[in-house]
Amino acid sequence: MIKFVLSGIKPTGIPTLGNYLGALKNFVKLQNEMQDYEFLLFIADMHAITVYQDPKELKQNIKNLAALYLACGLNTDNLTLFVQSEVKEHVELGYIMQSITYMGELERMTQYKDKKQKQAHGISSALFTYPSLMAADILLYDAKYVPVGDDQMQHLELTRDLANRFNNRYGETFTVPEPLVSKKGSRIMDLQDPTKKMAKSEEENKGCIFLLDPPSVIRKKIKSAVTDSEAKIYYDKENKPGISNLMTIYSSITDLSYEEIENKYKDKGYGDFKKDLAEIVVEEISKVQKEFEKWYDSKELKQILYEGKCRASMFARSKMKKIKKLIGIGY
Ligand code: ATP
Ligand code: LTN
Repeated sequence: MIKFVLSGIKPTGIPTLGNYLGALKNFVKLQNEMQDYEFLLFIADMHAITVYQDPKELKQNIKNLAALYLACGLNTDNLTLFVQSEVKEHVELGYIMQSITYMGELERMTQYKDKKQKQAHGISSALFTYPSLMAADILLYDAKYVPVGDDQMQHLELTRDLANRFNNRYGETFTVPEPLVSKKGSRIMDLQDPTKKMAKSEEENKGCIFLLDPPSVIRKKIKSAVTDSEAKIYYDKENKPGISNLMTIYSSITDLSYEEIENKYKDKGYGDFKKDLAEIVVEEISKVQKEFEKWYDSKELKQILYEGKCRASMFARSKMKKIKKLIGIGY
């Protein structure tokens, strides 16, 4: 039996430093540590359209995200990379998952509540049922582990509940998945408002570093990141959210502990710290950007996505057959 680690990212914009540290970089690290697992990673385009996307931009974002996945250094040997909408069983199982999800469960989801608050008009029913589709993405492959940022924990809990509910009603069918959240970097905050998560679909983007930002823009965004007036560098998330967030970014990239960073900058001010951090981030992202240029528009990328779709479909098709039989649908 093949064991799977699975995760997805929505093509709702250019991925951010938050997506990188909370998800992409973690995928690469886990791939090195878990060599007997196959990694199923996908572009969650069906999730993206739960909020309106301009079709041309969406196509572009899908292309960018595909190349960025590989540019981050994933090993293609034990990787299946695919586009969610190209494996139709996701939506099919998504609907079945909706049929066992309670309204109250969906109403409690904070991601839904946040997005609803921001949008005010025309909230789609798919945005509401989004967690059922996410559960389907995971359960379709019996994924054992799901590496995600901190914001997805609630969706993962629901996925576990739905797996157990289905297993109780219809008999042992799904593996109950476990989340894998990186210790650091699982919640990078906005540089202008460190009480809010850095997110790629934010309209106001001065506080958001995108993986395709040029170095000059990255330096500028870090330089103007909001801090406090104490001018002392130490980690205190409650009282110093700005500097603490910058320290998290520093620490996730360099692997230095907060204590080591505090010692290093004991006699220095925010200016020096930010200057060093900017160079660290620029160096890290430049590596990704160089690789991105190689993958984008390459024949290899097209081939990887084609093979990914075929391989994922093969697993999905056979699982769906069993599921339908258990439920009693079809002739
Ligand atoms: P959107 O703005 O469209 O809601 P998003 O930027 O929040 O998108 P997703 O595509 O939903 O990103 O998430 C992809 C992965 O990145 C998920 O595993 C998610 O938990 C993680 N992630 C997203 N934002 C952050 C962040 N600020 N810090 C750490 N991880 C993050
Ligand atoms: N909902 C996730 C993206 C996502 C996902 C998944 C992550 C869709 N399906 C399955 C892990 C596993 C998000 O908003 N970040």
